[in-house]
Amino acid sequence: MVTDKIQKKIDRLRQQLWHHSHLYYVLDDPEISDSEYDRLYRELQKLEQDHPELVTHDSPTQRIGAKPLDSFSQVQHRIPMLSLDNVFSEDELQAFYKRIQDRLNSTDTVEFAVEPKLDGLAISIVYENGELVQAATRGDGEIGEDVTQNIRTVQSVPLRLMGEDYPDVLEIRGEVFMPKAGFDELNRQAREKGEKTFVNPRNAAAGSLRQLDPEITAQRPLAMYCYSAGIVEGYDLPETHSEILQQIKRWGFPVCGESKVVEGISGCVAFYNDILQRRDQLAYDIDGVVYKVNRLSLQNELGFVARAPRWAIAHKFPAQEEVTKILDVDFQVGRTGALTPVARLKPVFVGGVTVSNATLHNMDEVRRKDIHIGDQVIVRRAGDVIPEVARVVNSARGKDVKPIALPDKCPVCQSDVEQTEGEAVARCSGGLFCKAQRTEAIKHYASRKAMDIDGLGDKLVEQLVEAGLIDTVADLYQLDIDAVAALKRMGDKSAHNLIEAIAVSRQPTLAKFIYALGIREVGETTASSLADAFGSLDALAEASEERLQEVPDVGPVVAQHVVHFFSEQHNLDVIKQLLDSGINFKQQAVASALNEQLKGRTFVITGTLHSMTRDQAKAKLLAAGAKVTGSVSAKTDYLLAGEKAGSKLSKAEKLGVKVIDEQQLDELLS
Ligand code: D41
Repeated sequence: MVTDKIQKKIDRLRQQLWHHSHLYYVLDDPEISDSEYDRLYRELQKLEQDHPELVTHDSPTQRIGAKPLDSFSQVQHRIPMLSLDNVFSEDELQAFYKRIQDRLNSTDTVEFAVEPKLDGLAISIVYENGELVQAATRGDGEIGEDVTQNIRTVQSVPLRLMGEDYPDVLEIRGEVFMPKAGFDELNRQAREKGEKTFVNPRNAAAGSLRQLDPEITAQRPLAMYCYSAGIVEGYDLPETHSEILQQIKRWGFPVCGESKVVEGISGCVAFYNDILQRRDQLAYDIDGVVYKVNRLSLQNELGFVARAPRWAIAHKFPAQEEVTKILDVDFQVGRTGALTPVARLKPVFVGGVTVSNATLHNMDEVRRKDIHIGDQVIVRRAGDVIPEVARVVNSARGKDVKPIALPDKCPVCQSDVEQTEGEAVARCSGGLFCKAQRTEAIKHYASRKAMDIDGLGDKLVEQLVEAGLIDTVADLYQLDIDAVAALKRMGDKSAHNLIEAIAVSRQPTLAKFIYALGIREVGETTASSLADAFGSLDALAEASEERLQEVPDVGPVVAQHVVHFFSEQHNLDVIKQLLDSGINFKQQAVASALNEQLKGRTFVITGTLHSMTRDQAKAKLLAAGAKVTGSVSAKTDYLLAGEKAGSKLSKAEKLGVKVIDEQQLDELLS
């Protein structure tokens, strides 16, 4: 009698926990707080402890706890796991499409189910009567390794199928991977403990899944996206791949949110370009996209060759990592004097362009990665990020490699190089005596987020400094049009346009001007807070460190840099010249007065926006007196969420932060 009641209670708790962990881990859309979930979990745990006979294999409490294995046993896949052929170009894709049309003897447009190609490991999971019974790696496609205990620890993999209507036997196939954020965090922890780091998320995922002790796997941030069904007994699957994915989702599995259906080759190419362009914004590494003929009857007609289906193909992206040799290392001097070691490389095609220089960041990184001149290295270029040397190919180190030494004099101005205790960066002590620092300061002043001087790019600044036409930013306003026109690749029209663009930049907001001065550690957000707090340049220049630290997001370091900046006579001279040449500030008060609702409010922006870029949204908010920060906390007033907003959205919802979309932002701004 009592047991019957307890059994009911246990059943109910399990149902609730399955439901909420599905919402949290699969849909990324939780309905209850973490603490509420923990409470339910502990309640179930307690009941199961008191009644061990009622514990079942699929209970949410049973994910972890299996004993370590001595070795993995082998699993023969009942239906072989096929491999995927690759194409690397549109021409090869055309050939694939033509083969399909020829085989089908039809010129009809073919419909494809398309999805990103995750860079992880393929896995098969078998459910009997709705319960997870076995998971295996792909192996060679015929025989894999039994990783059941490890897969059970992956929180987004259901231990029991959802709903009532499912096959007697169901095999789900998909890719196990490690999201980038989890990978970075795992490596950060490893570095902190002085342990070995993983080379990339793929290796980290493979290493985590192939642990004999499931306890270790449980601590690794693994995820899975499912992409097909294998064995299906006692159930009629729908007739297209896309509908099967929908059904797989209904059984409780995670399916990649980017998958969709497209028409013909043009649809495939559009998808490829879209994903390629957003590759770096995705939360996980991918190495291409996959196209699959959507209709199963056509798939069957097409069949497969060797081990790969004729109805599917992977369209690979250009590799983001390649091997090349470090020919030499130079030191580049930045705006604040920081010396950055830059590797001169044997040119290599990576990430879609030819790369011959890559940053080594700083000497700590050089030591940590043990990089020498002459080494064979992996160069990485991801999206628009500056190419970097990711690591050395150790096995290939020759005898003639040379260590990289930090120079003791600045390579540009010969001033002493200084390194503050505890700082990774070494700096040239020459200040504005150093031509490199002067040049970088002018580039920063002219840049888009600062004074936004149209047409005055990095190359032109270098040319102007080189020709001796400008020494400081104040000289920009005294430029002689004939001297500019006489420069290489210039001419009358370009010179005229440049002078014009410099002239229109004379009315910045105070915030932009403060940012443009290039005070160390004063970024856009800080500059905007300073402008709000002091209202004028004079007030800012006279502020004490104590007074500065009362400003939001100004700490002791920033305060010190600001005071130091305004204590240097040459900085005051340049500012005076700028003001004398007609710089005056657009009244910000107008914007702030109009926008009492936004002033001082803290925003976080996440996801993909459509009517503007995130930078533009940020600029609008800053202009209206709001603050924009990077992470959601209890202090956040609004989360501006675009499409595919992920963890920040769930965090905001958990904390009860108001979430708005682009349209609501426009309403607030207007
Ligand atoms: O994301 C992937 N890595 C991925 C791999 C995917 N999205 N779809 C895939 N589809 C297949 C077929 C067409 C054979 C069902 C695959 C793979 N196979 C695959 N992964 C490793 C070998 C084959």
